[in-house]
Amino acid sequence: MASPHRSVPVRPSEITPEHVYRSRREFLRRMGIVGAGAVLAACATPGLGATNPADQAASSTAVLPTAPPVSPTQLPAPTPANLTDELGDPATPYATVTNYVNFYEFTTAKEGVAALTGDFKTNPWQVEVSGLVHRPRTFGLEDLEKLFPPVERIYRMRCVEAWSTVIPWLGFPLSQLLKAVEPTGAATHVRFETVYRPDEMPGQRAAGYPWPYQEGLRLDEAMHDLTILATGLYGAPLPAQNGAPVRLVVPWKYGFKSIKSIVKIELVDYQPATLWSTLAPHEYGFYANVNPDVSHPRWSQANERRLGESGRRPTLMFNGYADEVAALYAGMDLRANY
Ligand SMILES: Nc1nc2c(c(=O)[nH]1)N[C@H]1C(S)=C(S)[C@@H](COP(=O)(O)O)O[C@H]1N2
Ligand SMILES: [Mo]
Repeated sequence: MASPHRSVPVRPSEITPEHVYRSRREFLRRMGIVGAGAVLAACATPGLGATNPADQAASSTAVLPTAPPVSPTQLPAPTPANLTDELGDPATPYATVTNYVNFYEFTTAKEGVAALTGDFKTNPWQVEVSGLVHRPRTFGLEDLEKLFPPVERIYRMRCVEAWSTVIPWLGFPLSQLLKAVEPTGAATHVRFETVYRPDEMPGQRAAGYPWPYQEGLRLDEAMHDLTILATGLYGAPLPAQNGAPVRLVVPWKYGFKSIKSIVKIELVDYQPATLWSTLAPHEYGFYANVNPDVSHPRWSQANERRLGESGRRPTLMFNGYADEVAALYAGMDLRANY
């Protein structure tokens, strides 16, 4: 399948919803059986915990009924060996992507998140899409998979804290969902909200954060083909710690825009408040476009640490997606609109 974007390789693995569904359980099993050695070897990342993915696979498999047999040749590759982004940089190992995360609803300790997700129930799940639309609708996760077949997108993820990864997502363009609900002519922005379940998310019981997490995009940013709702990574369903069962991915913006575990999408006619701009407006703006020339007040954004690499690498304008997205900001002062 040809990608509409130069920078976004779509692997010819023909990932159909049925394939994704069936390969879920098999994937986890394979991670346990054949994946552990390769992934652990690849996870010689200084400073990162070497949680054994086989342990995760074992616990995940335990709650699932027996899987139908799936030919190994149908499966997405469980290891990143042959996966690269369009710049030639390898996908970050699965173990790193799933263990070094930001998900403050659980804890601010990146490598502690996964262990705290045991009570988090991501099935069943519903996403309410409402506001300035002609056809408001609440989608079950199954509806999303049926209506919007997942494709693979290998994107760079650049955290505002100046570390980065390369992640093979499974997802679909947000534009498809927005078209389905038919925004009215009055809609200018899209507002997103994470689930609020303090009983299941221990970080939401901590004071100091205006839960639920919320985020927003301009409507044209939301309609851009690079903007996806992701339901998986590495060919498997999203692990809880990466924002299961459905999260936003906006690859040219700092990672905090890519809100996890979404339950509400609202079309509005104002620039929505966001959790981070509410907490620290001078540090985290609404736009949050990756920009090496605009420093965070407390650190430079000129370079970054790619997880798994030694040393630092230069940060790219719009995280390397300038050809695709710069036109969205033509004539705009990117320093004022940080
Ligand atoms: N609901 C919610 N979404 C969130 C966050 C969070 O704490 N809560 N962290 C953000 C930040 S700061 C980053 S860098 C990315 C990280 O995504 P990853 O952990 O899957 O790599 O998720 C973003 N989405
Ligand atoms: Mo981040």
